[in-house]
Amino acid sequence: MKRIALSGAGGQLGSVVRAALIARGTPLRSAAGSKALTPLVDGEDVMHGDLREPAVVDRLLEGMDVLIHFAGTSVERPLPEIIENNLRGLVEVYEGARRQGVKRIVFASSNHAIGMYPVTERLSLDCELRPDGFYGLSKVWGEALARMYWDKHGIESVCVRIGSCLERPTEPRHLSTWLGHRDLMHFLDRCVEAENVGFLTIWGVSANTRSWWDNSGAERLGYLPTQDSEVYAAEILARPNPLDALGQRFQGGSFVGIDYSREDGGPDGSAATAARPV
Ligand code: 15L
Repeated sequence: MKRIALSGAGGQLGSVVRAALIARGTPLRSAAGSKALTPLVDGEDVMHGDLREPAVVDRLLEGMDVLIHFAGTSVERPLPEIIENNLRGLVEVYEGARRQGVKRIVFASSNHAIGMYPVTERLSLDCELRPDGFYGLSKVWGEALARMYWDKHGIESVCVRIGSCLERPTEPRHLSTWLGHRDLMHFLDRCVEAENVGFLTIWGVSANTRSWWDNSGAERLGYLPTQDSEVYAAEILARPNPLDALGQRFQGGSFVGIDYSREDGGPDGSAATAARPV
């Protein structure tokens, strides 16, 4: 059985994954940031620390086969925080993988790397990246960094542009972006088990009828999602949409309106719908 390291284990996604892997008896070492994790079972391999410190990264990766890297800032934040956690921290993690001989990393990229596309567009995996803020920009950088470590050092990466990973979708945007927890776990199983992944980018999304994203080209991972947000559509669409006009126009949803200053109709030129509600 492959030995898995999980960073960001105290976070929203990390805690779901940690509990599921522990319940199955997967050999797992889980790391949180500043706050210690309470073991879920006797003798659970847990640790915490700052991943910008090489010694902490070494402790996490020693003897491991695969790293699921969920640590880092996961929302839009001021640039200095993003740089420390998502740029510097990521370099330390990949350098640690080199030192410790970890051959594969699952990098949690995000749909916010492409958040400035209008919701009317359907995207393939090789689409131009259009980040919707500094957080999305850090994911663009992370994907490129992962590529470099494959090309120069042979460390495999699966960069997963995660949509909205939730137990169930709760708003209209999620009908396109939802990644269900069952599909998340299946996806991670494939990331651990698939042979010869090399460098791969993939949309982290369920089999949603209204998906914006096409995973053609990533077949070698063997990810076959089975959850579809459509079963929640009637219930969700009967409620008001929580997003403002701008958030409803772009794939990045609410992140798009953070520090947005265009008055001219926006990058897709649809002036008529550009105005933000006041
Ligand atoms: C993300 O990248 C965030 O980490 C998460 O909090 C959600 O906002 C998600 O994207 C989303 O777009 O729904």
